[in-house]
Amino acid sequence: MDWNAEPIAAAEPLSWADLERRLPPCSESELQLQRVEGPTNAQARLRLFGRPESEVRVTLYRDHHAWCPYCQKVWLWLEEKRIPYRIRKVTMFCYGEKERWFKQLVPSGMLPALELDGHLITESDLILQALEESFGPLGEGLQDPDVFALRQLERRLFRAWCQWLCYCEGEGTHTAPAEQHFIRMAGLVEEALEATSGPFFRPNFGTADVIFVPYLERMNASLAYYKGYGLRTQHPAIDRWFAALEQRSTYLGTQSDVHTHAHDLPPQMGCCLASGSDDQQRVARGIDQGPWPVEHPAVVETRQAPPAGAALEALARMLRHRRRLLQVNPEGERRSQAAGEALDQALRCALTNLLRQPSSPLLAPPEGMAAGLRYWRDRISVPRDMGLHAARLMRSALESTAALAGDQQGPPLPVQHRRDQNPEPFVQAA
Ligand SMILES: N[C@@H](CCC(=O)N[C@@H](CS)C(=O)NCC(=O)O)C(=O)O
Repeated sequence: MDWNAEPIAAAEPLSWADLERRLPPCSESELQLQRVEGPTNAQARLRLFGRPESEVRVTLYRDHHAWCPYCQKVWLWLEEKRIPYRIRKVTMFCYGEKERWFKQLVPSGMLPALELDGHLITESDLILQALEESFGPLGEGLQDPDVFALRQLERRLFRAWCQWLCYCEGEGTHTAPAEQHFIRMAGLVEEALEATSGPFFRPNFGTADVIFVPYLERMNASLAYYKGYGLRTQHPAIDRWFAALEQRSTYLGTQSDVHTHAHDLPPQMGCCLASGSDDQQRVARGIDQGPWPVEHPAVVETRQAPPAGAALEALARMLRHRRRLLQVNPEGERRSQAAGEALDQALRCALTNLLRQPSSPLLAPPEGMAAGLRYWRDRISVPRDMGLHAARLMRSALESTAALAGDQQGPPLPVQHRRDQNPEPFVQAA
């Protein structure tokens, strides 16, 4: 598929049909094949790695949101080992109603769960253990003494992060012990990384790296947003490790971004406390309102250059769900038919602006549509909706279009739950 778009200069927002025509032609069955056999992606329901479907022995139950850290661990392991598997997606409590069929299978509702040859297993480490027994370890296995020591270090770092993120509010000396303790633990992680000749925790990429991925990614995001602390800037060995991960298409398919983590963590963690310093507030404002990528040393979310097809990826994902996107937005047809039509036009303006030549002027949306555009800007979820670079471009197009209509913000993102991100309407549409 050719994902290189010719930038356009348009005086009017493109129609939905014209926007569709900008995408490379791709039938539904080609799209399905891409999901099943192409690079790691959050949309697939089946992954075969060139094997026949009759060889599938594994079903992974993971969240619709592609956010759960323990699911990411198992997901990445299966992708790295290229084990054929099915995926069944489940709603996490904070996004909406847990599916009844899943509660019958796993009464606690906890994710991930995995079926291997018909046996159900819960708890991510037990799942990895069972997968290792059936398919062999990924590099050195969970019980290898070096990997075991690294797993313990990961838990110590995790506890230090929770202590700083969730119990230490405000600038000042009383937060210093938690911050210092975290920095000491991150220093130990750096020493472990520096003990090998390459960028990974062991001489070759393996289990230990997979174990560290979910929370180092969430630490990097949340400490930037809530504390103004740059994990990747302050700890170069951790940055090198992330940069090496970003060379792997498996990791790129599961990778989230700072905005998504910053706003999905509070309901999961109970709360995340901001330090409130000027610098922290500046970083948080940049992550929320752009411009993206955020120019601040605390915010390093990738070392990868944007891929050529990122704008078309964003367009394809928005077009696929455009009817539901318009329906769930409180600034549109829920208000009145006229507001619905104006919001439709505003979204087409933003999508046309997404594709425009840098030199051509931005198209302005109808009056009063700033909050509606920012509603979507704030709710792009990575990697569920699109990849990190596509999301940056889409947020930028929504924000620059909204800015022409005023500075009204959408409703603030809730911190106790994320039912505003309930996957149900989108699942029904699919
Ligand atoms: N110790 C478990 C922890 C799993 C866990 O905490 N899962 C959370 C999501 S991150 C969950 O399923 N919570 C229920 C929900 O949010 O619906 C494991 O390693 O698998």
